Amino acid sequence: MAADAEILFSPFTLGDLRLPNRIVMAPLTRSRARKGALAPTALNAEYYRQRASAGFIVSEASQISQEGQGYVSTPGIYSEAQVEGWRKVADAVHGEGGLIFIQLWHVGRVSHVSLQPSGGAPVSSSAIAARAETFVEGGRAPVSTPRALETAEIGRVVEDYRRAAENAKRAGVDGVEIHGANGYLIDQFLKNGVNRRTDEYGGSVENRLRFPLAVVDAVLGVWDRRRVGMRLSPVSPANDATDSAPEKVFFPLVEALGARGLAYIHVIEGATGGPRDVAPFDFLKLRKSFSGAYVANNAYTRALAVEALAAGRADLIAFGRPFISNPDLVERLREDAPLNAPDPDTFYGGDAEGYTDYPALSDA
Ligand code: 8OZ
Repeated sequence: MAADAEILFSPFTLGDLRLPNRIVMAPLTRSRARKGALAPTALNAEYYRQRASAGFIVSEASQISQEGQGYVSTPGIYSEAQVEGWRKVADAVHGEGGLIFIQLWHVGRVSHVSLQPSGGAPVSSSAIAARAETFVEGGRAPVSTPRALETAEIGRVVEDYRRAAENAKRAGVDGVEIHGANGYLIDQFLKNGVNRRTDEYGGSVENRLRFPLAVVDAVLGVWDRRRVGMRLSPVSPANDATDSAPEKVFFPLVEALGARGLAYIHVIEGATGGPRDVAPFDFLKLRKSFSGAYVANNAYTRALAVEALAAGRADLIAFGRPFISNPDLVERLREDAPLNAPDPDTFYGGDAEGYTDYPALSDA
């Protein structure tokens, strides 16, 4: 191992948790929950168990309610069967000495009527359809036009987050990550390209932060702040969510998260999945304006990760696609061994193929 790469394998204290290395498994939608119940299965538990050598795992995004679902076969965290399924995942990861946070997700307008309660319209900050696609039973489909949440309804959505946070706790995971990125509901409130509300949840920065911070505060009513993180994508145009001046909303947001003592922010630097340089944004300044840990994400390689850690631009690096195809990514990075290439055809849906059958070095 090159001496300078050692930093990737140095321990880190995240909140009250001792992580064995700086390598985070990023949340990855794999769409393999049990049909009907949308609960994690034994196969899902095996997939996470195989990847338990990560410093910590962030689970695939998990909807907090049926309304929060936007893609077929993604797991939820709102029913008892789902809590039971997540408990099996948590036990499997803990059995290997690993740590796992559940990512709490509401897709907002990135959904389709066929996935919604009673076939109704998805909800969002405003009634503006995203130029985006989703996966429904049978294949791809354009997302449906949403309706704007009524002011009086927002408390109910916040309560759905709170209950999901409680469910995550009952499932025995180590913490929760609030999904505030990639154009889903929280991002739909943050970004002014989507949020056109005229009530206290839209307009000024203070107003656009109101729903996201209400969600954070509800989660903090359940979880110790040292076990809560939030994922953000300030400049990513993912799912058609953009802002005319992202620094004006994301700096105050991150300062508010720091004031609340959140364990970490998990930042997608650039456009989700690349490119990294999609728009100017001072991510180092964002890191410095937050008092907790900074998890950097977006197409990091081993060399870029080492460089970012060594330069103090991040505390932890989240890897996505490399974790799909390398269950032993930590060992491979340690040895600087070749990586298995991921197969995009098996990213979403299906069975063990392209999921739990990628070989570890020790299988050779
Ligand atoms: C890929 C496919 C479906 C959902 C995200 C939860 O982008 C997702 C997602 C990614 O955050």
